[in-house]
Amino acid sequence: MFGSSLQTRREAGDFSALADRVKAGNVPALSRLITLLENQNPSGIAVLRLLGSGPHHAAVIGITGYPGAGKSTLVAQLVAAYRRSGMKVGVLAVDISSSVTGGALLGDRIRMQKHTLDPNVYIRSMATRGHHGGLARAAGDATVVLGAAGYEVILIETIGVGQNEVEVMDVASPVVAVVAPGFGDEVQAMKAGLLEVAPIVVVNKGDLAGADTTLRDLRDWCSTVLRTVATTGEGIPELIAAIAEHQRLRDLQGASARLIRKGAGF
Ligand SMILES: Nc1nc2c(ncn2[C@@H]2O[C@H](COP(=O)(O)OP(=O)(O)OP(=O)(O)O)[C@@H](O)[C@H]2O)c(=O)[nH]1
Ligand SMILES: [Mg+2]
Repeated sequence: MFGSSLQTRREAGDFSALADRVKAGNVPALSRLITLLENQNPSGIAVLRLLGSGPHHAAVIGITGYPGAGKSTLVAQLVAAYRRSGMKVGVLAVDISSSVTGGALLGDRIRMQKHTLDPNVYIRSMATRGHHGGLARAAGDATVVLGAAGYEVILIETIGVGQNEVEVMDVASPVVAVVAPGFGDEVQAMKAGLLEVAPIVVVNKGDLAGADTTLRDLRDWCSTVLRTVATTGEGIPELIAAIAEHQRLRDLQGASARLIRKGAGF
């Protein structure tokens, strides 16, 4: 009896020590916690609860699209841009080792390489967990952990093909759908699926033939369609501005909804 309460107390102490290290921005501590949460470890969940109480203001931005559209190259450019404005940036690359592109993980590492030495950039890949919704939950939990650790922008890259990946995007706002020119069938499929969850569409590889046609095609469908060349950085300032504008409108809508609720006495 006495022993078990001592153990409980010791565990509680361990939990709060881990939570404190995460809040102090300790990278090994937050990595450990994210791993615990990926495995749905009860200790991890207990620590997450300790973090959940404080306000976190991290912006969570989703980057989704078909394999090879240039998502990681785009993410690397966004990381650079947010770092230039002094923000601490987290990147969650979800299920990037797609069966379609094979060695994508290695490619992603190379594209992100220059950022891995920056102590204000945290990059982590998260793999698909077997059960339904598990990956989305783990990614959502990871954004809470990173927010508590002081990351101001969290970019989540995912391949927008399966239901699992689309669910991951529930935790992001806005979601940016990335498409490359000349993928006619994929653009049609995106219209049916991805574009519903993505208020911003990027036609990346804007340097390739066919970009204009794809842009025109998508502009009939979605109000914010931008052209980027992720390999050179062209169009990135415009994308950053579109993301900021979306966040501003969303926050305004949230604030007015709260006012209406207050006025109605809810
Ligand atoms: N020409 C051109 N090539 C690009 C551009 N952006 C990315 N690429 C190239 O496209 C290839 C795929 O880029 P990634 O950034 O790995 O694409 P991804 O969407 O992250 O790929 P997955 O993670 O496998 O789905 C790489 O060889 C990039 O160098 C661009 O704007 N123009
Ligand atoms: Mg990638």
